[in-house]
Amino acid sequence: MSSAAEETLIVVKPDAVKRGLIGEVLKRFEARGFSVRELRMLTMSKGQAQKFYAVHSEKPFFPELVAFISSGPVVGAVISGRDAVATVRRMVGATKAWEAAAGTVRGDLALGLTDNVIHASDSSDSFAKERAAFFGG
Ligand code: 3AN
Repeated sequence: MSSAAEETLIVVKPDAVKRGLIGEVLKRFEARGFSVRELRMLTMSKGQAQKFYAVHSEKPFFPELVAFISSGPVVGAVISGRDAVATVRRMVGATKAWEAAAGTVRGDLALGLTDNVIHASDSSDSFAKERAAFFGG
């Protein structure tokens, strides 16, 4: 394992779980060479979702975001490997899924914005907070 190994969190969102895409999403990170370190399916409470998305609490779309992420089961995975935060974000693709490049998770599997299949931490600091919110600190 490279000395640059780090961890990040991905969450397979309710739209993707409903569509039967858990395996398809996780497979891509494993195929790239990342390891799954923790894995859990759960349905977030409103409170847990608010904590998870705390960084967006002032955004106009916050209520929509919280309602959506808590609308059904999600699967969270801690992903470990070389330069995981940035590399996983590149594999996830653009937030507006209709603009995401082909070959990315969103570019291949999504067309939505709120319903864009996957969340991935945008920094190691976000990872620490989101992991605590998801798995319990
Ligand atoms: P990403 O998931 O690509 O990191 P962020 O962190 O900017 O994107 O936004 C978090 C989530 O909030 C997105 N995944 C998306 O579901 C939702 N979101 C972002 N921008 C908007 C928006 N303008 N309207 C509705 N939902 C949004």
